[in-house]
Amino acid sequence: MKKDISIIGVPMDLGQSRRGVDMGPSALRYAGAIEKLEELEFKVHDLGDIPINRPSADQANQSNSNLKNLVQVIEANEKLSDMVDKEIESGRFPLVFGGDHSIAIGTLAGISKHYESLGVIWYDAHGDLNSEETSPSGNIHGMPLAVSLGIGDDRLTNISAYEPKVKPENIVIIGARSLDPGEKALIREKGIKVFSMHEIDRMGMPAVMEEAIEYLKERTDGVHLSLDLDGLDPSEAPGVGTPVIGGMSYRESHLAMEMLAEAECITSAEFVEVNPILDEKNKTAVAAVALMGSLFGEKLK
Ligand code: Z70
Ligand code: MN
Ligand code: MN
Ligand code: MN
Repeated sequence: MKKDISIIGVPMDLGQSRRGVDMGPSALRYAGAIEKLEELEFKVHDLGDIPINRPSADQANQSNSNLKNLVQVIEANEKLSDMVDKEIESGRFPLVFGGDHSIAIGTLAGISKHYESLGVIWYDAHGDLNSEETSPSGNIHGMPLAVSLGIGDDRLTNISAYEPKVKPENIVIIGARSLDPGEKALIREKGIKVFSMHEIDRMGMPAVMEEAIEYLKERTDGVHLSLDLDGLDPSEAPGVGTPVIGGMSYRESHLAMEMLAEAECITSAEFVEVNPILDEKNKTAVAAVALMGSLFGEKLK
């Protein structure tokens, strides 16, 4: 993984209902993301932040849909998809800073056209496999993985004018511990591979990662890492909108990133859901940057 890295910030908070996650890209830069990657001898191109249009007061009050802020979420994801697409075209590694997890729709839309059989690691307390029918909240950040499978409103699934972006058998979810009934049903129906906290506790993180890497290496020609900071335990990553107790430790997460670095399988990545307003002294962004260091091979140096 010695490509140049392109950082794309997406100050998106419209995919969920707590303000502050729009400051995630700033928090990650402030925590030293670029310096860390440069230390590891990468050439880093910081492309800045994608502008996010906020809904007017009128639009925001129209809550008759179970897809909140749909128009703005689509707009931002189309832009993100185009940018990610161009960076891959230019031979760079796209590294996306969220923003809430709804931005994975655009990241995957831009990436997946470059692969025959893209793999995805979804590191998250949640499955993000809801649709407008199954969502308990109407928050689009609970839907991006379903959307990428081609499930959900066509205006979301057809971003970048094609669908689906990923095959269910190419997905590995790691760290799940808060799945809604509709998400569990979809996981069963599609046979999606999930290492929930139960498997992580029983097998240990080393065995989980070995199995996940082997599984993806057999069937994919590139792997996107979508890392939601709420996958970590809230004691170590408190700055997230939807903390769920009983998560992966800082140490387990480092090991996971180090094993991905050793396997040299990750071809794009995003770090999402950092909310500095809810954080303790930027602890969550600092943890995210440390994990980036491991993902980009700090231990191998
Ligand atoms: C719930 C929903 C979610 C992230 C929370 C929560 C989804 N399943 N995703 N935080 N990143 O509303 O769909
Ligand atoms: Mn998520
Ligand atoms: Mn989550
Ligand atoms: Mn469709």
